[in-house]
Amino acid sequence: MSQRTFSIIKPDAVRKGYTAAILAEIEKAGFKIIAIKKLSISKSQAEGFYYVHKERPFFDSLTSFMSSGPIFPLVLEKENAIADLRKLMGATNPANAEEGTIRKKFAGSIEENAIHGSDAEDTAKFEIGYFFAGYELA
Ligand code: RTP
Ligand code: MG
Repeated sequence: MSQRTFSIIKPDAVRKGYTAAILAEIEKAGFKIIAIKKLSISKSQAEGFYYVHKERPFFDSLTSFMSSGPIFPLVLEKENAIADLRKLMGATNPANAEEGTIRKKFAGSIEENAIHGSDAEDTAKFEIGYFFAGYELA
């Protein structure tokens, strides 16, 4: 059954001009782009998005990074979308990411790692709703 997930092309990848190349990888892997937009978020919007990490030592740095420039939030659809996107992204730290993954190709560091992907159905739902209204998800 087809499933939706949420992704972000992060500020590092947008700055380096990798947006189109990452979208091409996503489409080549069989994902349908349901919604896409470009915007910049404030530090407090980034904190709200990543609130599950608020106790982590990297929270301040992560939320500064995510609010440092434009991003592309995405809603993607395919069978098994959540797990398949995580596989396509590769490990959080690009040094550990498998050959052929987006983070292996485009990420610079464990923090500036090019792409976000939801890790479960409930987080996908929360994250889609954080960036998109229902009428944008036709
Ligand atoms: P994401 O949520 O962005 O898809 O990434 P992920 O599941 O692979 O990694 P997660 O543990 O959820 O961490 C969220 C983001 O925080 C940054 N991070 N920095 N400095 C560090 O040790 C560190 N660890 C994580 C990364 O940008 C990571 O994607
Ligand atoms: Mg995560």
